[in-house]
Amino acid sequence: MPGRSFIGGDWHAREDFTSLNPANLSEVVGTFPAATPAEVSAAVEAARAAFPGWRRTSRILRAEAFDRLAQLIKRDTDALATLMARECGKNVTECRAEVVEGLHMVQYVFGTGRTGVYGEVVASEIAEKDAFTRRKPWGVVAVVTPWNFPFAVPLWMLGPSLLEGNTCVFKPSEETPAIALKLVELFAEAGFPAGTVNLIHGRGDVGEALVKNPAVNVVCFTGSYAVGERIQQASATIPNRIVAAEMGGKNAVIVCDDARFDLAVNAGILSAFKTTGQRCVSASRIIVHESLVERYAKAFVDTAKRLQFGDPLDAKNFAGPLVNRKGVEKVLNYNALAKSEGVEVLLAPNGPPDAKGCFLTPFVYRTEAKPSLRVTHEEVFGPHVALIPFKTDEQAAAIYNDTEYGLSMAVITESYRRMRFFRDECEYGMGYVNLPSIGAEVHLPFGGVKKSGNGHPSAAALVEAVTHKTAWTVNHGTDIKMAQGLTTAI
Ligand code: UN1
Repeated sequence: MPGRSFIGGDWHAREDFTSLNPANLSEVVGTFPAATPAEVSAAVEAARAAFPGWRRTSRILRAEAFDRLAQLIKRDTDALATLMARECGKNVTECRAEVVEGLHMVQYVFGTGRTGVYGEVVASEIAEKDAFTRRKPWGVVAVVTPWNFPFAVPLWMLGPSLLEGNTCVFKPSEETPAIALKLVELFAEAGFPAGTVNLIHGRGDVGEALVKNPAVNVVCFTGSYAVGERIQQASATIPNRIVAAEMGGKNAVIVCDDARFDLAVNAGILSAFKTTGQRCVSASRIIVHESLVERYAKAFVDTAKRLQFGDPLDAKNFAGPLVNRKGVEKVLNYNALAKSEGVEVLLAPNGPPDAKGCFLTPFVYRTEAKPSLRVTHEEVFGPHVALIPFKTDEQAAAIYNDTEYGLSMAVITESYRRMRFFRDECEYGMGYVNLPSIGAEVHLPFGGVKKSGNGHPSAAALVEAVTHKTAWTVNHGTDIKMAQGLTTAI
């Protein structure tokens, strides 16, 4: 695929870097232009220039452009899923679900064009005054997205931003430029005006130039804490800069002693190994009641051994490879660290690392909860999971909270009282009961606390970050009456 960027409605092709299929590292999915500093500025200027016209377009008409986009996504679902599987290595069934998730965001945006609340009528102290709030777009939104959800996550950000009248500069991960390009081609085909959606490619230096551009009002980011922290620091001195950051997790499934056993095993397996453990909501800790832990460990390891990690295009496989060699090295280093920290290894990858692609099978270990263990505290992003026993619910909540992250939590219990206990005592952004820690739906807020998020959840909730609320007060009287009883005598 000849890779292109899209700036102010013009396509630019150049061959600066390649996107490879992680299943074999030999198939070139596409060759892409890496934006120069001048191109980054041009993309921001194009978005800035398109802003007044887009802002003045009726919100309902802006939303209707998303109806056209939805039709195109439906038309191309299979092709999008196949391209995504080739480019990021996720199994094609997961890729299809991700295209559907992106479609859901687009449908949500279309629907909220007519129904969404973007202001409130409120009371005034003065009978003759009407008071109301109204949301206004900030202007230019930078959308900086990861490779693990290369279609849905950009739409979580582009959707609400554009609906509310902002214009966007989209900088996808350098691992998944092809699927990003396809998405932007669909925006263009759907008739979004030139400059409303701009696409630039490249590595961290391109993202940095974009984020440091003071004409960018909002940065929507999903990725690592290290990068999110740099974005927040670079933004601190830019006036009116909003950063909505979602930055990883050390998520867990808590299995109580009243859990339905098979459901608990399946929830653990899906949380740990779906997407080969590469969701920011993947669980790398399963906190299991001590009365169940022996039986759970055996069933979990037996199931993990049977999972097929293979060709992403073969729908029968459970999951695919990791995204790149660096990802493989990182997980192998954590596997080695676990051993050196003295945990009990229950399952290790079968055989030496895949020499041709990025395949890696699960690593499962058991350990008591210990604050000193790095391996149970740091994000791994791969098929690597700890089983940690607990005695009391208080202890389970304390183990869950003993990380710097707070993104996603699943509790497996039949007890409403326990569900409420964990709901109130744990620190997280997304809680699940009798489900895996993965699988959010787009109309719910997506984000976390601590190092996982900065208080601006994504997906439907992103509307808060990409708009600012204005207050309006209108006097219907024939003279002036002031609030707070202020005298108006002159
Ligand atoms: C991510 O891992 O970055 O909740 C996003 C889920 C998906 C989105 C994951 N809907 O598992």
